[in-house]
Amino acid sequence: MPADLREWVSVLEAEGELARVGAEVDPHLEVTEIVDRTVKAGGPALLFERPKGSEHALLVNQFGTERRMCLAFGVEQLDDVAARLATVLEMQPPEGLVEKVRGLRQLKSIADSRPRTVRSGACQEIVLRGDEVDLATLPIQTCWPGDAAPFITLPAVITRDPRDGTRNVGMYRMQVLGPRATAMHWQLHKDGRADYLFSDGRMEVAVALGLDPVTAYSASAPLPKHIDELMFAGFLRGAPIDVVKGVTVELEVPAAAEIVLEGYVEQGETVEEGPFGDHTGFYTAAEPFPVFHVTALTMRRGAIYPSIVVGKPPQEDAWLGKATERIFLPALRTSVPEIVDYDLPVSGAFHNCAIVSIRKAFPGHAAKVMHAIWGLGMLSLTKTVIVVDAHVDPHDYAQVAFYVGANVDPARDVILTEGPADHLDHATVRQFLSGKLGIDATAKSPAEGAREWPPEIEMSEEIQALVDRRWAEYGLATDPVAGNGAIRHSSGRLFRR
Ligand SMILES: Cc1cc2nc3c(=O)[nH]c(=O)nc-3n(C[C@H](O)[C@H](O)[C@H](O)COP(=O)(O)O)c2cc1C
Ligand SMILES: [Mn+2]
Repeated sequence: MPADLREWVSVLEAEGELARVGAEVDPHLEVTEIVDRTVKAGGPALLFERPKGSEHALLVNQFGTERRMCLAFGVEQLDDVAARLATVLEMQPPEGLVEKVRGLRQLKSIADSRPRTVRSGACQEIVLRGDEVDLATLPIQTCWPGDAAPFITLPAVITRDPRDGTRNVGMYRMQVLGPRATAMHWQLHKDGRADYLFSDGRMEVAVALGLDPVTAYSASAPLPKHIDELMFAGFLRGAPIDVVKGVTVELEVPAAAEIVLEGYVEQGETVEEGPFGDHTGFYTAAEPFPVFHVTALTMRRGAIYPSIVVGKPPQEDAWLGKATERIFLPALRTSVPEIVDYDLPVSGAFHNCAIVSIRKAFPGHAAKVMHAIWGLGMLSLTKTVIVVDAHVDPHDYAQVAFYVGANVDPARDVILTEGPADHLDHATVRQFLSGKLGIDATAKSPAEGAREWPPEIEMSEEIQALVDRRWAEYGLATDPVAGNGAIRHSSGRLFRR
């Protein structure tokens, strides 16, 4: 796995996953339009070498495809990352020597995940303090025409809980307010905001920009408050993250970061933040958020500035979200083991909809799982939960729609309740509160008020095997180029869905 952003850029380039753009391009809107088209085409990461008005290259769309996300984690598929986590989450008391040794190795992998403090870091090759700092020297994007200002969009914001000192790292957009100030968009349910609320007076904040992809991802991961995202990143990478003390703050920052902003927020000092075109697909209205004052900007020589464009889905952040969906499945199963799989549709901006498949074992089981989802971490913000049986693939939306149509009596199988809403949801009657819709699309038993449930239509395995064997004889050979499901008749004509 790449150790820092530069190594990651090299990996992307070696894998044919990076395009360098040498032409001068304006970070004001123009970059967004290019990125939007590139993301939607499944295109490469983009390194803008001459963003207008800045000496720094601008990297965007580093996470924009499943393949790049897998490259970032050094896996074949994202479920492999989940499997690593599962071995730790599902640890049982070991029996026998072999298991004990394996258990110790697993415990060691957790112990080795803790960040390692080093005395100096590349992120401090250049140090600017006080008046020397000017955020306008960075190629910070104004993403959409209605945005209030340029926004830093891919930061890892580091704070410590004033009560017990535990570290938090989160990704929160930062609206540029001037050469040395930004807003800090800590939404209602987030750990960074909790640290801020527990502080009295001044709280130190550090912002790391330009990290190895696993650490950058970890800043977006919905971990419980007491878990340090840098430790999580170390666990996922299998090597600790090196951190170095800031030059004007006590906080430690990733030593290999391209750019670090150090500074503080002051209790009670807020500014109208927004509007900003966000991942909901709409502009979020202006609201008060804390002001972040920058006391130092440190960086590597030739620092690369990282960015991401969010907007109407699908955008690059779809893959950060999908990574979370996959990586957190084992954690979800530790609380709700009957869950087989789940899908958070990208088009649902992640909090609007969850589709969950379960091993149903008793009447009301689907409702139990819905309420579990509405009670779990950030999943509690989910507006609509659809529950299907174990044999249904929650990632196949046509299949899901089939069962929602076929298995549901809306008078019996729909739950309407209430709960917390995503901070940015514009559709709810009251901000932060919303209705919750549960749709039970599982097969129903008589105990649930069902009449006799008819069997589903399936061909017998014997006939399926027979047709497999005889397929060539029918002259309908599957087309090797057109791929699965396409049929080429012996006349040469190609049929596909
Ligand atoms: C590209 C991107 C931008 C994000 N912007 C914000 C934001 O502006 N405010 C916010 O509260 N969460 C934002 N998030 C979500 C948080 O990063 C996510 O909820 C994370 O878990 C927060 O960390 P925390 O749980 O330690 O607070 C963003 C996520 C991504 C991927
Ligand atoms: Mn956190």
